Amino acid sequence: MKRLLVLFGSAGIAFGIACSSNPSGNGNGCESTGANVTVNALDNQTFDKTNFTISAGSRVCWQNFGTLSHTVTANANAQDTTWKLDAQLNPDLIVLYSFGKQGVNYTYYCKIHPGMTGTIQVR
Ligand SMILES: [Cu+2]
Repeated sequence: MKRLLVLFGSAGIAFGIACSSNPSGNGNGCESTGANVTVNALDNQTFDKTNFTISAGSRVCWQNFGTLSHTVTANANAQDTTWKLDAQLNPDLIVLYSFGKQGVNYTYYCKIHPGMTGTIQVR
């Protein structure tokens, strides 16, 4: 039984949907979400993409096919105070977020491994 946690954020409104599902084949992970960018949280305690640029409205999906638990946790952002994502990214979970505010650099980290950090530039 795979567990799926999806967090959607849009225009500063974030809400979570937790559900159980039993996807088959390559329906697992971010692939089936249609996200614009997928970030893998790796067992070597890094995100596989640490700094990238997206256009406003793009959706980023984090996935974890490893064995360690992680989080996707927002750093406070003066340009967008609604950036408060704090989501568990345990093995087999995904986190999905839609970035709506152009011109903002969003940074985040993993609370469990604070050396895991990432930056998303919305242009
Ligand atoms: Cu971590």
